[in-house]
Amino acid sequence: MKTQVCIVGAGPAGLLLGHLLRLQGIECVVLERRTPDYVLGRIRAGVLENITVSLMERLGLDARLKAEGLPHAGFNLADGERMIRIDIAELTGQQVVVYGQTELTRDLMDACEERDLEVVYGAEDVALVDIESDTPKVTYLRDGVRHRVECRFIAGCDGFHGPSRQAIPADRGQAYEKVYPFGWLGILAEVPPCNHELIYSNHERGFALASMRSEARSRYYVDVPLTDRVEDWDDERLWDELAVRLGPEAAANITRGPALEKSIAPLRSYVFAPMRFGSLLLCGDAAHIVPPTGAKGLNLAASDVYYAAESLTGFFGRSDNDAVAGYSDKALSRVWKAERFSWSLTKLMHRFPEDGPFERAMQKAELDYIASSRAAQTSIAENYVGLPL
Ligand code: RFL
Ligand code: PHB
Repeated sequence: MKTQVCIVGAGPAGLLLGHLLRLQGIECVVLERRTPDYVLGRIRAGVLENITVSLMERLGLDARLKAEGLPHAGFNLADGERMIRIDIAELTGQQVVVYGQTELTRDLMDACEERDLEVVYGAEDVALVDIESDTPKVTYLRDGVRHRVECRFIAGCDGFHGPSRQAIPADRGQAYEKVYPFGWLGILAEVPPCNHELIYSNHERGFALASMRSEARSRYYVDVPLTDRVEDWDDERLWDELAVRLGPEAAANITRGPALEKSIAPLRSYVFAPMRFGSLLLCGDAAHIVPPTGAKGLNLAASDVYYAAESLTGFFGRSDNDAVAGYSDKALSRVWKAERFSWSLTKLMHRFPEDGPFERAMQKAELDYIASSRAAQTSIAENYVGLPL
Protein backbone atom coordinates (compact mmCIF):
# COMPACT_ATOMS: atom_id res chain seq x y z
CA MET A 1 0.00 0.00 0.00
CA LYS A 2 1.12 3.58 -0.70
CA THR A 3 0.10 6.57 1.37
CA GLN A 4 1.44 9.98 2.43
CA VAL A 5 1.62 9.44 6.20
CA CYS A 6 1.68 6.13 8.06
CA ILE A 7 0.60 6.59 11.69
CA VAL A 8 1.66 3.92 14.18
CA GLY A 9 -0.74 3.64 17.13
CA ALA A 10 -4.46 4.42 17.41
CA GLY A 11 -4.51 5.95 20.89
CA PRO A 12 -5.63 9.56 21.23
CA ALA A 13 -2.47 10.93 19.53
CA GLY A 14 -2.72 8.67 16.46
CA LEU A 15 -6.46 9.15 15.95
CA LEU A 16 -6.36 12.91 16.49
CA LEU A 17 -3.52 13.25 14.00
CA GLY A 18 -5.24 10.98 11.48
CA HIS A 19 -8.43 13.05 11.58
CA LEU A 20 -6.55 16.37 11.33
CA LEU A 21 -4.61 15.14 8.29
CA ARG A 22 -7.76 13.80 6.60
CA LEU A 23 -9.40 17.19 7.18
CA GLN A 24 -6.59 18.69 5.06
CA GLY A 25 -7.00 16.02 2.38
CA ILE A 26 -3.73 14.28 3.31
CA GLU A 27 -3.74 10.51 2.78
CA CYS A 28 -2.91 8.40 5.80
CA VAL A 29 -3.38 5.03 7.41
CA VAL A 30 -3.24 4.15 11.13
CA LEU A 31 -1.77 0.83 12.32
CA GLU A 32 -2.85 -0.38 15.77
CA ARG A 33 -1.64 -3.53 17.48
CA ARG A 34 -4.69 -4.01 19.72
CA THR A 35 -8.46 -4.32 19.15
CA PRO A 36 -10.79 -1.30 19.50
CA ASP A 37 -12.24 -2.75 22.73
CA TYR A 38 -8.80 -3.18 24.25
CA VAL A 39 -7.90 0.43 23.45
CA LEU A 40 -11.18 1.64 25.00
CA GLY A 41 -10.65 -0.51 28.09
CA ARG A 42 -7.59 1.47 29.22
CA ILE A 43 -8.75 3.89 31.92
CA ARG A 44 -6.42 6.86 31.85
CA ALA A 45 -6.70 10.62 31.64
CA GLY A 46 -9.65 12.62 32.85
CA VAL A 47 -8.79 16.30 32.54
CA LEU A 48 -8.72 18.13 29.20
CA GLU A 49 -7.05 21.48 28.56
CA ASN A 50 -8.54 24.03 26.18
CA ILE A 51 -6.14 23.04 23.46
CA THR A 52 -7.42 19.44 23.46
CA VAL A 53 -11.03 20.61 23.50
CA SER A 54 -10.36 23.03 20.64
CA LEU A 55 -8.82 20.30 18.47
CA MET A 56 -12.01 18.26 18.92
CA GLU A 57 -14.00 21.41 18.05
CA ARG A 58 -11.93 21.98 14.94
CA LEU A 59 -12.69 18.41 13.87
CA GLY A 60 -16.40 18.92 14.57
CA LEU A 61 -16.25 15.95 16.93
CA ASP A 62 -17.02 17.82 20.14
CA ALA A 63 -20.80 17.31 20.40
CA ARG A 64 -20.64 14.68 23.17
CA LEU A 65 -17.72 16.42 24.88
CA LYS A 66 -19.82 19.63 25.02
CA ALA A 67 -22.90 17.78 26.24
CA GLU A 68 -21.30 15.42 28.76
CA GLY A 69 -17.93 17.01 29.71
CA LEU A 70 -17.85 18.77 33.08
CA PRO A 71 -16.24 22.24 32.96
CA HIS A 72 -14.18 22.83 36.11
CA ALA A 73 -13.39 26.35 37.28
CA GLY A 74 -10.98 25.28 40.01
CA PHE A 75 -9.28 22.47 41.90
CA ASN A 76 -7.91 21.97 45.41
CA LEU A 77 -4.59 21.22 47.07
CA ALA A 78 -4.97 19.69 50.54
CA ASP A 79 -2.48 18.57 53.18
CA GLY A 80 -4.54 17.12 55.99
CA GLU A 81 -4.84 20.51 57.68
CA ARG A 82 -6.21 22.79 55.00
CA MET A 83 -7.64 22.94 51.53
CA ILE A 84 -6.23 25.54 49.13
CA ARG A 85 -8.57 26.25 46.23
CA ILE A 86 -6.92 27.25 42.96
CA ASP A 87 -9.56 29.31 41.18
CA ILE A 88 -8.36 28.69 37.65
CA ALA A 89 -11.27 30.50 36.02
CA GLU A 90 -10.70 33.69 37.98
CA LEU A 91 -6.89 33.53 37.72
CA THR A 92 -6.64 32.65 34.01
CA GLY A 93 -10.05 33.24 32.44
CA GLN A 94 -10.01 29.59 31.35
CA GLN A 95 -11.41 26.29 32.55
CA VAL A 96 -10.53 22.63 32.16
CA VAL A 97 -13.04 19.97 31.14
CA VAL A 98 -13.39 16.63 32.89
CA TYR A 99 -14.05 14.07 30.13
CA GLY A 100 -12.47 10.63 30.10
CA GLN A 101 -9.76 9.70 27.63
CA THR A 102 -11.90 6.63 26.86
CA GLU A 103 -14.78 8.86 25.75
CA LEU A 104 -12.55 11.10 23.65
CA THR A 105 -11.01 8.05 21.99
CA ARG A 106 -14.47 6.59 21.34
CA ASP A 107 -15.58 9.85 19.67
CA LEU A 108 -12.50 9.74 17.42
CA MET A 109 -13.00 6.03 16.65
CA ASP A 110 -16.69 6.41 15.84
CA ALA A 111 -15.90 9.08 13.23
CA CYS A 112 -13.28 7.07 11.30
CA GLU A 113 -15.55 5.43 8.77
CA GLU A 114 -17.50 8.57 7.91
CA ARG A 115 -14.28 10.64 7.65
CA ASP A 116 -12.54 8.00 5.57
CA LEU A 117 -9.75 7.45 8.09
CA GLU A 118 -8.47 3.90 7.68
CA VAL A 119 -7.37 2.18 10.90
CA VAL A 120 -5.92 -1.33 10.74
CA TYR A 121 -6.51 -3.00 14.12
CA GLY A 122 -4.62 -6.18 15.04
CA ALA A 123 -1.48 -5.07 13.18
CA GLU A 124 1.26 -7.21 14.73
CA ASP A 125 5.02 -7.00 14.61
CA VAL A 126 5.08 -3.43 13.27
CA ALA A 127 8.56 -2.49 12.01
CA LEU A 128 9.84 0.87 10.72
CA VAL A 129 12.26 0.71 7.78
CA ASP A 130 14.48 3.32 6.07
CA ILE A 131 13.31 6.08 8.41
CA GLU A 132 16.26 8.29 7.62
CA SER A 133 15.33 8.34 3.91
CA ASP A 134 12.53 10.15 2.02
CA THR A 135 10.93 6.79 1.27
CA PRO A 136 10.30 5.15 4.64
CA LYS A 137 8.20 2.00 4.98
CA VAL A 138 6.27 0.32 7.74
CA THR A 139 5.72 -3.42 7.70
CA TYR A 140 3.27 -5.43 9.81
CA LEU A 141 1.67 -8.85 10.13
CA ARG A 142 -2.08 -9.29 9.93
CA ASP A 143 -3.76 -12.71 9.95
CA GLY A 144 -0.37 -14.27 9.29
CA VAL A 145 0.26 -12.16 6.17
CA ARG A 146 3.04 -9.54 6.05
CA HIS A 147 1.99 -6.15 4.66
CA ARG A 148 4.05 -3.14 3.71
CA VAL A 149 3.09 0.55 3.73
CA GLU A 150 5.22 2.90 1.62
CA CYS A 151 4.89 6.51 2.67
CA ARG A 152 6.60 9.91 2.85
CA PHE A 153 6.39 10.31 6.64
CA ILE A 154 5.81 8.07 9.63
CA ALA A 155 4.10 9.46 12.75
CA GLY A 156 5.14 7.42 15.80
CA CYS A 157 2.07 7.65 18.07
CA ASP A 158 2.58 4.22 19.63
CA GLY A 159 3.00 5.14 23.29
CA PHE A 160 5.97 4.62 25.59
CA HIS A 161 6.58 0.95 24.74
CA GLY A 162 5.99 1.13 20.96
CA PRO A 163 8.56 0.47 18.23
CA SER A 164 8.83 4.01 16.79
CA ARG A 165 11.18 5.63 19.28
CA GLN A 166 13.19 2.42 19.42
CA ALA A 167 13.77 2.63 15.64
CA ILE A 168 15.93 5.74 16.20
CA PRO A 169 19.60 4.78 16.66
CA ALA A 170 20.51 5.33 20.33
CA ASP A 171 23.40 7.65 19.47
CA ARG A 172 21.12 10.00 17.48
CA GLY A 173 19.04 11.16 20.43
CA GLN A 174 19.09 11.75 24.15
CA ALA A 175 16.75 10.26 26.73
CA TYR A 176 16.11 12.20 29.96
CA GLU A 177 14.47 10.16 32.67
CA LYS A 178 13.36 10.19 36.28
CA VAL A 179 11.63 7.22 37.85
CA TYR A 180 9.65 7.86 41.05
CA PRO A 181 9.66 5.43 43.97
CA PHE A 182 5.87 4.88 43.92
CA GLY A 183 2.92 4.23 41.65
CA TRP A 184 -0.69 5.41 41.62
CA LEU A 185 -3.35 2.88 42.50
CA GLY A 186 -6.57 4.01 40.77
CA ILE A 187 -10.16 2.96 41.34
CA LEU A 188 -13.13 3.70 39.09
CA ALA A 189 -16.57 3.30 40.67
CA GLU A 190 -20.16 4.09 39.76
CA VAL A 191 -20.69 6.44 42.72
CA PRO A 192 -21.10 10.23 42.93
CA PRO A 193 -17.82 12.14 43.52
CA CYS A 194 -17.07 13.31 47.08
CA ASN A 195 -16.48 16.87 45.90
CA HIS A 196 -17.57 18.83 42.82
CA GLU A 197 -13.91 19.73 42.10
CA LEU A 198 -10.71 17.65 42.14
CA ILE A 199 -8.77 17.35 45.42
CA TYR A 200 -5.02 16.57 45.39
CA SER A 201 -3.96 15.70 48.93
CA ASN A 202 -0.52 15.37 50.51
CA HIS A 203 -1.30 13.49 53.74
CA GLU A 204 1.24 12.04 56.16
CA ARG A 205 0.13 8.56 55.02
CA GLY A 206 0.71 9.51 51.39
CA PHE A 207 -0.86 11.11 48.34
CA ALA A 208 -4.52 10.88 47.35
CA LEU A 209 -6.54 12.33 44.48
CA ALA A 210 -10.31 12.60 44.26
CA SER A 211 -11.39 12.91 40.63
CA MET A 212 -14.38 11.92 38.55
CA ARG A 213 -15.68 10.97 35.13
CA SER A 214 -19.23 12.30 35.57
CA GLU A 215 -21.63 13.28 38.33
CA ALA A 216 -22.31 9.58 38.83
CA ARG A 217 -18.86 8.09 38.33
CA SER A 218 -15.78 8.67 40.50
CA ARG A 219 -12.09 8.13 39.94
CA TYR A 220 -9.77 8.07 42.95
CA TYR A 221 -6.05 7.43 43.37
CA VAL A 222 -3.59 6.79 46.23
CA ASP A 223 0.14 6.43 45.85
CA VAL A 224 1.56 3.02 46.80
CA PRO A 225 5.06 1.51 46.96
CA LEU A 226 6.17 -0.06 43.67
CA THR A 227 6.20 -3.45 45.40
CA ASP A 228 2.41 -3.34 46.04
CA ARG A 229 0.09 -5.33 43.78
CA VAL A 230 -3.55 -4.61 43.00
CA GLU A 231 -4.52 -7.81 44.89
CA ASP A 232 -3.04 -6.29 48.07
CA TRP A 233 -5.80 -3.68 47.98
CA ASP A 234 -9.35 -4.98 48.30
CA ASP A 235 -12.01 -2.31 47.80
CA GLU A 236 -12.63 -1.71 51.52
CA ARG A 237 -8.94 -1.18 52.29
CA LEU A 238 -8.71 1.33 49.45
CA TRP A 239 -11.85 3.25 50.49
CA ASP A 240 -10.57 3.37 54.10
CA GLU A 241 -7.22 4.74 52.95
CA LEU A 242 -8.83 7.34 50.70
CA ALA A 243 -11.04 8.52 53.57
CA VAL A 244 -7.99 9.08 55.79
CA ARG A 245 -5.75 10.70 53.18
CA LEU A 246 -8.40 13.04 51.72
CA GLY A 247 -9.25 14.42 55.18
CA PRO A 248 -12.46 14.41 57.28
CA GLU A 249 -14.44 16.90 55.17
CA ALA A 250 -14.06 14.91 51.94
CA ALA A 251 -14.33 11.60 53.80
CA ALA A 252 -17.77 12.53 55.07
CA ASN A 253 -18.94 12.78 51.46
CA ILE A 254 -17.30 9.66 50.01
CA THR A 255 -19.79 7.14 48.64
CA ARG A 256 -18.24 3.69 48.46
CA GLY A 257 -18.98 1.21 45.70
CA PRO A 258 -17.48 -1.79 43.95
CA ALA A 259 -14.50 -1.16 41.69
CA LEU A 260 -15.28 -1.18 37.96
CA GLU A 261 -11.53 -1.00 37.40
CA LYS A 262 -8.49 -0.98 39.65
CA SER A 263 -4.89 -0.71 38.45
CA ILE A 264 -1.45 0.54 39.45
CA ALA A 265 0.52 2.89 37.18
CA PRO A 266 4.19 3.61 37.94
CA LEU A 267 5.22 7.28 37.86
CA ARG A 268 7.90 8.46 35.51
CA SER A 269 9.23 11.63 33.88
CA TYR A 270 10.79 10.97 30.48
CA VAL A 271 11.72 12.99 27.40
CA PHE A 272 13.37 11.78 24.22
CA ALA A 273 14.96 14.50 22.10
CA PRO A 274 14.82 15.28 19.25
CA MET A 275 11.25 14.31 18.46
CA ARG A 276 11.98 13.98 14.73
CA PHE A 277 14.51 11.73 13.07
CA GLY A 278 14.57 11.79 9.25
CA SER A 279 11.04 11.00 8.10
CA LEU A 280 9.82 9.91 11.55
CA LEU A 281 7.92 12.31 13.84
CA LEU A 282 7.24 11.16 17.41
CA CYS A 283 4.03 12.33 19.12
CA GLY A 284 2.63 11.84 22.63
CA ASP A 285 3.80 9.15 25.03
CA ALA A 286 6.10 7.73 22.32
CA ALA A 287 8.35 10.75 22.95
CA HIS A 288 7.65 11.71 26.56
CA ILE A 289 5.98 10.68 29.80
CA VAL A 290 4.88 12.90 32.67
CA PRO A 291 3.78 11.76 36.11
CA PRO A 292 -0.04 12.14 36.15
CA THR A 293 -0.04 14.74 38.96
CA GLY A 294 -0.39 17.68 36.56
CA ALA A 295 -2.95 15.94 34.27
CA LYS A 296 -0.73 16.74 31.31
CA GLY A 297 -0.05 13.49 29.37
CA LEU A 298 -3.02 13.43 27.02
CA ASN A 299 -2.93 17.19 26.61
CA LEU A 300 0.74 17.10 25.61
CA ALA A 301 -0.10 14.39 23.08
CA ALA A 302 -2.71 16.81 21.69
CA SER A 303 -0.25 19.71 21.43
CA ASP A 304 2.34 17.49 19.69
CA VAL A 305 -0.35 16.45 17.24
CA TYR A 306 -1.25 20.10 16.63
CA TYR A 307 2.39 20.88 15.71
CA ALA A 308 2.78 17.66 13.69
CA ALA A 309 -0.39 18.36 11.68
CA GLU A 310 0.80 21.94 11.02
CA SER A 311 4.20 20.66 9.87
CA LEU A 312 2.81 17.95 7.61
CA THR A 313 0.19 20.28 6.16
CA GLY A 314 2.99 22.78 5.41
CA PHE A 315 4.99 20.06 3.71
CA PHE A 316 2.22 18.59 1.55
CA GLY A 317 0.29 21.84 0.98
CA ARG A 318 3.06 24.36 0.41
CA SER A 319 6.10 22.13 -0.20
CA ASP A 320 7.54 23.74 2.94
CA ASN A 321 10.43 21.52 4.06
CA ASP A 322 11.24 23.80 7.00
CA ALA A 323 7.80 23.11 8.47
CA VAL A 324 8.83 19.55 9.28
CA ALA A 325 12.36 20.55 10.29
CA GLY A 326 10.93 22.85 12.98
CA TYR A 327 8.58 20.24 14.49
CA SER A 328 10.83 18.95 17.24
CA ASP A 329 11.89 22.31 18.65
CA LYS A 330 8.34 23.63 18.72
CA ALA A 331 6.92 20.52 20.37
CA LEU A 332 9.77 20.17 22.88
CA SER A 333 9.50 23.73 24.07
CA ARG A 334 5.98 23.01 25.33
CA VAL A 335 6.87 19.48 26.48
CA TRP A 336 9.67 20.67 28.79
CA LYS A 337 7.43 23.22 30.50
CA ALA A 338 4.78 20.57 31.14
CA GLU A 339 7.50 18.19 32.39
CA ARG A 340 8.66 20.85 34.83
CA PHE A 341 5.13 21.52 36.11
CA SER A 342 4.27 17.81 36.49
CA TRP A 343 7.56 17.09 38.28
CA SER A 344 7.22 20.05 40.66
CA LEU A 345 3.59 19.24 41.55
CA THR A 346 4.61 15.60 42.09
CA LYS A 347 7.40 16.69 44.45
CA LEU A 348 5.07 19.04 46.32
CA MET A 349 2.22 16.57 46.79
CA HIS A 350 3.98 13.23 47.53
CA ARG A 351 5.97 11.92 50.53
CA PHE A 352 9.15 10.43 49.10
CA PRO A 353 10.70 7.56 51.10
CA GLU A 354 14.04 9.38 51.23
CA ASP A 355 12.51 12.67 52.50
CA GLY A 356 13.32 13.83 56.01
CA PRO A 357 12.05 16.70 58.18
CA PHE A 358 13.76 19.29 55.96
CA GLU A 359 11.96 18.20 52.78
CA ARG A 360 8.66 18.06 54.68
CA ALA A 361 9.26 21.60 55.99
CA MET A 362 9.91 22.75 52.41
CA GLN A 363 6.61 21.23 51.25
CA LYS A 364 4.77 22.97 54.11
CA ALA A 365 6.45 26.28 53.33
CA GLU A 366 5.59 26.00 49.65
CA LEU A 367 1.95 25.22 50.44
CA ASP A 368 1.88 28.20 52.86
CA TYR A 369 3.26 30.39 50.10
CA ILE A 370 0.70 29.12 47.58
CA ALA A 371 -2.12 29.64 50.11
CA SER A 372 -1.09 33.26 50.66
CA SER A 373 0.07 34.40 47.23
CA ARG A 374 -2.08 35.20 44.25
CA ALA A 375 1.07 35.16 42.08
CA ALA A 376 1.87 31.60 43.17
CA GLN A 377 -1.72 30.49 42.56
CA THR A 378 -1.70 32.14 39.12
CA SER A 379 1.47 30.28 38.21
CA ILE A 380 -0.12 26.95 39.15
CA ALA A 381 -3.39 27.83 37.44
CA GLU A 382 -1.84 28.87 34.12
CA ASN A 383 0.19 25.69 33.98
CA TYR A 384 -2.82 23.57 34.92
CA VAL A 385 -5.06 24.99 32.17
CA GLY A 386 -2.16 24.58 29.75
CA LEU A 387 0.46 27.04 28.50
CA PRO A 388 -0.19 28.66 25.12
CA LEU A 389 0.89 26.92 21.91
P1 RFL B 1 -1.26 5.73 24.12
O1 RFL B 1 -2.60 6.13 24.71
O2 RFL B 1 -0.39 4.85 24.91
O3 RFL B 1 -1.56 5.08 22.69
C1 RFL B 1 -0.55 4.43 21.96
C2 RFL B 1 -1.20 3.42 21.05
O4 RFL B 1 -0.19 2.75 20.31
C3 RFL B 1 -0.47 1.37 20.31
N1 RFL B 1 0.76 0.59 20.11
C4 RFL B 1 1.06 -0.01 18.94
N2 RFL B 1 0.45 -0.03 17.75
C5 RFL B 1 1.03 -0.74 16.76
N3 RFL B 1 2.17 -1.45 16.92
C6 RFL B 1 2.83 -1.46 18.10
N4 RFL B 1 3.93 -2.18 18.26
C7 RFL B 1 2.28 -0.71 19.17
N5 RFL B 1 2.66 -0.49 20.45
C8 RFL B 1 1.73 0.31 21.00
C9 RFL B 1 -1.10 1.12 21.67
O5 RFL B 1 -1.86 -0.09 21.69
C10 RFL B 1 -1.96 2.35 21.83
O6 RFL B 1 -3.26 2.19 21.32
O7 RFL B 1 -0.40 7.02 23.74
P2 RFL B 1 -0.84 8.48 23.20
O8 RFL B 1 -1.83 8.34 22.08
O9 RFL B 1 0.42 9.21 23.02
O10 RFL B 1 -1.69 9.13 24.39
C11 RFL B 1 -1.06 9.47 25.60
C12 RFL B 1 -2.05 9.33 26.77
O11 RFL B 1 -2.66 8.04 26.71
C13 RFL B 1 -1.37 9.53 28.13
O12 RFL B 1 -0.41 10.55 28.08
C14 RFL B 1 -2.38 9.90 29.24
O13 RFL B 1 -3.28 8.86 29.47
C15 RFL B 1 -1.66 10.25 30.53
N6 RFL B 1 -2.59 10.51 31.64
C16 RFL B 1 -3.23 11.72 31.76
N7 RFL B 1 -3.10 12.68 30.81
C17 RFL B 1 -3.81 13.84 30.90
O14 RFL B 1 -3.66 14.70 30.00
N8 RFL B 1 -4.68 14.10 31.93
C18 RFL B 1 -4.88 13.20 32.93
O15 RFL B 1 -5.72 13.44 33.79
C19 RFL B 1 -4.13 11.96 32.88
N9 RFL B 1 -4.28 11.02 33.82
C20 RFL B 1 -2.78 9.52 32.62
C21 RFL B 1 -3.63 9.81 33.71
C22 RFL B 1 -2.17 8.27 32.51
C23 RFL B 1 -2.36 7.31 33.48
N10 RFL B 1 -1.73 6.04 33.32
C24 RFL B 1 -2.39 4.81 33.46
C25 RFL B 1 -0.42 5.97 32.73
C26 RFL B 1 -3.85 8.87 34.70
C27 RFL B 1 -3.19 7.62 34.60
C28 RFL B 1 -3.43 6.64 35.74
C1 PHB C 1 -8.14 11.33 36.43
O1 PHB C 1 -9.31 11.70 36.62
O2 PHB C 1 -7.88 10.19 36.01
C2 PHB C 1 -7.04 12.26 36.74
C3 PHB C 1 -7.30 13.57 37.05
C4 PHB C 1 -6.27 14.44 37.36
C5 PHB C 1 -4.97 13.99 37.34
C6 PHB C 1 -4.69 12.68 36.99
C7 PHB C 1 -5.73 11.80 36.69
O3 PHB C 1 -3.97 14.84 37.65
